[in-house]
Amino acid sequence: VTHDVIVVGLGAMGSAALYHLTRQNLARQNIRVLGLERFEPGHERGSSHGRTRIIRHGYFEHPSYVPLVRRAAAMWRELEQQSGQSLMTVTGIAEIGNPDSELIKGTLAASREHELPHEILTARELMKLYPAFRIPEDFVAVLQPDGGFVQAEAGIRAHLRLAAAAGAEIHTGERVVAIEQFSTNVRVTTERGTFEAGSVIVSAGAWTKSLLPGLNLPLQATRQVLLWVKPAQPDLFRVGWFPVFMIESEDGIHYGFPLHAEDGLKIAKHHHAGEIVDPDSYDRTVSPADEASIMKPIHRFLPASAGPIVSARTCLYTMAPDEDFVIDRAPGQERIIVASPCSGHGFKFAPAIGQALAELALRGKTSFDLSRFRIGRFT
Ligand code: PYC
Repeated sequence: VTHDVIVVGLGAMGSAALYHLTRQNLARQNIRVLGLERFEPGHERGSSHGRTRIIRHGYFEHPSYVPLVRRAAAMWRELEQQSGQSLMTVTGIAEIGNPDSELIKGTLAASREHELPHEILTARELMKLYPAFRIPEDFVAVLQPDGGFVQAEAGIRAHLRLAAAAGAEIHTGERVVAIEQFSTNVRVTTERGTFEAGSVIVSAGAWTKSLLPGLNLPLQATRQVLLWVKPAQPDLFRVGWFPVFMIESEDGIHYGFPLHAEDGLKIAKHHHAGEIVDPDSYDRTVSPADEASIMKPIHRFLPASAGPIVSARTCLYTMAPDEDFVIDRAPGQERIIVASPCSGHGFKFAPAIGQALAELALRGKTSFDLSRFRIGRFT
C-alpha cells in the first residue's frame, strides 16, 4: 500500500476532502494522502471553475439540506481563518417568484422548518429596496440575510495549498484509467503509474460514471451556460446595493450575483434539464441561442443590467435523476467512496462534504447525516 487514502478529482469536493484528510496529520496521525487531478485545479471542462457560487440557507430543494449548509457556512469562515483569505461574502439573497412557485414554496418551507431569519416582500417592496428589479405585481420575494456567495476557485486553491503544506502529495495532469477494489486495498491505475491505498474517494464529477462503470450510476452530465454582462447602470448592482438572487418565471429559474471584483454581472439559468453531453467532447462555445435563453428574462426582470456580454462560459452539472447528491461508499466495494455528483447545487457544501468524506475514508462512518445521498436509492 503506497497511501492511506487517494482522492481522484481535485475540484470542489476533492480539494476539500484532501484538506480534511491532512488535518489528521496536525494530530501526528501521519496519514499518507494522494490527490490525483486529470487536468489542472480550476480547469474549465468540469463543474468547479469560475470565481463565485451561491450560498443560501432556505434550501428550496429540501429542508434537510439546511443543517449541512449551516455547517458549511461556518466551515467557510474557518477556512478563511486558516488561509488568511476572504472566501465568503454575505450579501443576503432574494428568492423571487409567484407564491405558488417551487422556489418560493420550497424556500419558505425550509426557512420555517429551521426557523431561519427571513422576510416576505411584495414585488413593490422589493423594487423599493433594490431598484434594479422590475417584478410582476403577483410575484413575491423571500429575503434571507445569510445568503451570499463563496469564492469557488480561491476556495479550491486554499484547500489544496493547506493540504499540500500538511503533507498531501498532489499529482496534476495525471488521468486515472482504472479503480479496482481488492480485499485489503484499492488499486488506482493512472496513465503514469499504479498506487495502492486503504480507500479511494472518487470526486470526479461528470467523470464518476465512466471511472466506476460497475456501479451503473444513473448520472447524466448536462451542459450549462454562464454569462457576465457590463450593466448600463452598474451602481444599482454593487455589493451592498444588490443581493444574490434567484427568480422563477415561466422561463425557468435564473440567478445572479452583485457586481464585485472586476467581473461583470454574473447571470445564468439554473436549468437542471440542460442539454445532456459527453464530458469528454461537448461544445464549450456559447451560441446566440444560449445567450438569448439567459438574457431575455434578465432584461425583463433587471432592465438596468442591459449592456454588452463581456464573458460567456460553459460548465457541467452531474445530474442524479432525483436532483440530489450522491455521497456514499460503493455497495459491496466499501473501500471506494463516491462523492461529487451534486446535481448542480453542491459547491457551497464543499467544506462540510470534504470533512464527511475524510471521516468516511478514515473511520468508515461520519457524524454528518448523508442518508439522503445513498447509492442504494437508485435500486
Ligand atoms: O446551488 O444555488 C445553487 C446554484 C445556482 C446555480 C447553480 N447552482
